[in-house]
Amino acid sequence: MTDKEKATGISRRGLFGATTAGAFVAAAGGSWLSAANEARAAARAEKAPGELDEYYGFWSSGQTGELRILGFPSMRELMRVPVFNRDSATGWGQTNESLKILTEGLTEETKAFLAKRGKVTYDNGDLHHPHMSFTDGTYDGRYLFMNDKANTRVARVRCDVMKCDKIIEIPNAHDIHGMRPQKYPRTGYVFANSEHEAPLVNDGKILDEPDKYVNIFTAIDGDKMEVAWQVIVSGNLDNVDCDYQGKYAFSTSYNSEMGMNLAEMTESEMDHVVIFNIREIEKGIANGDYIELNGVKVIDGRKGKNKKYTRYVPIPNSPHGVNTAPDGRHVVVNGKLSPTCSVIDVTKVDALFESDADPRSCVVAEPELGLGPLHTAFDGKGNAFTTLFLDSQIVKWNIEKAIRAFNGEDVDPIISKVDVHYQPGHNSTSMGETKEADGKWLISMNKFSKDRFLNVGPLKPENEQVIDISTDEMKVVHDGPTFAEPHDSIIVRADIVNPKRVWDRNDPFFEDARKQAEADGVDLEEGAEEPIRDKDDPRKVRVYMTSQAPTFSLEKFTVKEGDEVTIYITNLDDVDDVTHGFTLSNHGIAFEIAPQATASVTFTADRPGVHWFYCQWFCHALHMEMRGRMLVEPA
Ligand code: CUK
Ligand code: CUA
Repeated sequence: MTDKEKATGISRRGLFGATTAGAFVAAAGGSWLSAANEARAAARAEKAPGELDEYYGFWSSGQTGELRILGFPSMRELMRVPVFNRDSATGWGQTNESLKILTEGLTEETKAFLAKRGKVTYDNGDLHHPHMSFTDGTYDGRYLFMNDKANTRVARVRCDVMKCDKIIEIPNAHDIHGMRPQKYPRTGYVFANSEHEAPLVNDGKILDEPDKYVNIFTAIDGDKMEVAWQVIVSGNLDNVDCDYQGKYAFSTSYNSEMGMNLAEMTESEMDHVVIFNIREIEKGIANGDYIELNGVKVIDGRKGKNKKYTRYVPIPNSPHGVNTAPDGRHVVVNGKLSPTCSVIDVTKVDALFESDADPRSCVVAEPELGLGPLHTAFDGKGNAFTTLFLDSQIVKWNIEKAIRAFNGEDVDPIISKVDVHYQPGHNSTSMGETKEADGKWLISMNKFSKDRFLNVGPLKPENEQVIDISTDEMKVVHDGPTFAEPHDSIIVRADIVNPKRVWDRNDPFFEDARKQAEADGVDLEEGAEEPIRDKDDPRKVRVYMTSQAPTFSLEKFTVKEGDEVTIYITNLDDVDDVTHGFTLSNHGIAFEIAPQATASVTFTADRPGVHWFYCQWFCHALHMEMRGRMLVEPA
């Protein structure tokens, strides 16, 4: 070594040694080739102006509380559908139509609790898991279902108009996390996991006695949006998926310990998956083997209680995601603190319930994949793609090879790995949670973006990466920032989703408005010349207006200070995309009226004076002139 080499710590041999030089050449050649491949793949993901995507992406938004619709693979954001949140643009949480949906499914206890705070509903939500209704193992384009971890609710969005039409609070449960619709024969049930432990009757009589806490698994009737039944379990519940036979649901539990702090929750090496036997639970309910609590039939499926209903399969260590493969047979449980995924064979599950078989006998593979496996997606060709949170990678592996390796054969199930940026949580493949998985695309939903975008301050976006999985070598073809904080997504073939272009005038969404108009002798599509005072309660006034670009049917209306005013607006425009809005200035009121819709809002006119209302959705060259006055006479 020369003196200079000693000083810098770099030796010529180190820099130019045979191995290193070889690696440089290989890297250069490899990256040149893969650059060309990546360019081709990126070109497939990108859409030219006016070109439509092949898929709809339905995205959660976590703590933002809305559902997002994307075009995929271009990742163009198409729409935000408010669900658990409030929304300034559409008036979600202000209009009578949305308030009905946001309030009617709350329990009486919650309504009373909120009333004490002067509220009728919660303002926030934490929407993790959006999933479409199934018929015969694939998406049917009817509904999207989604959870609210923050306030223990499940919501449904109608795919024909892409609006939320039902939200229910789940009684007895605490903080709904994992949620999946039944795949077969149809949805059917929506399965929902309660993540956080609490006393079954949580009225304050039991407080710091964790040994008396339980968790609850819920089956919701997705057609009626009512709780069908619940099961008390041992341990907590994290994520859930179900089989393609309509027989079982599978929930992960990271806190089988029922610990109350981190050390306790992560103590044991093995946690478990709970398998729910749907038919046996239905029989148990029919035979009266339940307690009724807050109007719900609750079955006891705790460990060592009734083995007809549940089985607990030991899984290492704090498992998180659970995903059923499109082969209809294998269920992948993601180890999180264990570098493994455990593969359950559903054909071996019958034996757990019929005989007293070892619960682990349904585990047919447990490949070691890397650090922090959280979620797995599939290509429909026998391969699985697992996010490695700690390694910041996606690993592609073969299920059949993993089974052979588990049986002692000397095969490596891992096909390839790709770096993602950074720390992936969920991933989804095109049609990957259905039997029609097509193996074309994967989205990696990364929790950190760090240096991938211009710095926007201490709060940074997440990063989502589109990956071409049509070949064994996975290629990242797109980076895209997202605001807080998508967890899960589904990628649905565009032909499955066929929303309407304008509202149907008979839509149940504005049924209440129609009924009230009828009672007042008003045709919603005509409007009324004057405000109509309620016969029984003269403080109540109803204003019926129509909108047609660029005018409202009323240029002014007069009410009295202290009146409770309800304004109904029916948008007569039936042209694609001619949405109007109604903003009542200095009243905090604004909402959207899409073509052929009716929307309404109720408020107290307690500001005497002249107040302008205007249309806030740009609709016409004379959009600015689309306005009118509310005259409030002093009391
Ligand atoms: S959970 Cu977010 S990364 Cu709520 Cu589906 Cu796994
Ligand atoms: Cu109507 Cu702008």
